[in-house]
Amino acid sequence: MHIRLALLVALATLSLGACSRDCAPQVRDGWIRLLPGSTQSASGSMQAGFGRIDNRCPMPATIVSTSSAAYGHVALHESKVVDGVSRMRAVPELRLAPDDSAVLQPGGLHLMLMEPTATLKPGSRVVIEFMLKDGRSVLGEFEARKPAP
Ligand SMILES: [Cu+2]
Repeated sequence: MHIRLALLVALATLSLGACSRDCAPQVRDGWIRLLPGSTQSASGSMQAGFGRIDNRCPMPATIVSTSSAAYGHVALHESKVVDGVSRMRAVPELRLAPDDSAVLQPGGLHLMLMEPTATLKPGSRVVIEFMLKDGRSVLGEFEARKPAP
């Protein structure tokens, strides 16, 4: 009886330890907004990526850069309305507190996707990599969608 309990406690401790060490934010519900009425040519167009990044870890996490094989350049931006005009600025670091989420949505935080290397159609999927300050990185899958009418 006691041995079984001790084993259970040992197992629980083991998995907790592994969890906090390996825990990383997760990217979910990723999507890319295709521009209306245009085929996304491989040159000159910019697209925007949205989704959410959940940090279900006991430690904060900071995203310091982003990249993708599908784009020459990927950057985190934030849109804000200043004096009635929507402006966007680069977000060099995005800090996620423990149990916090960042929501990337039209009119707010977003991924600016520049210099596409391939033509995307609705349903196309691309992988975007998020580099963390601690040297690790997490991958997120983003699906191209037509904008809502
Ligand atoms: Cu932007």
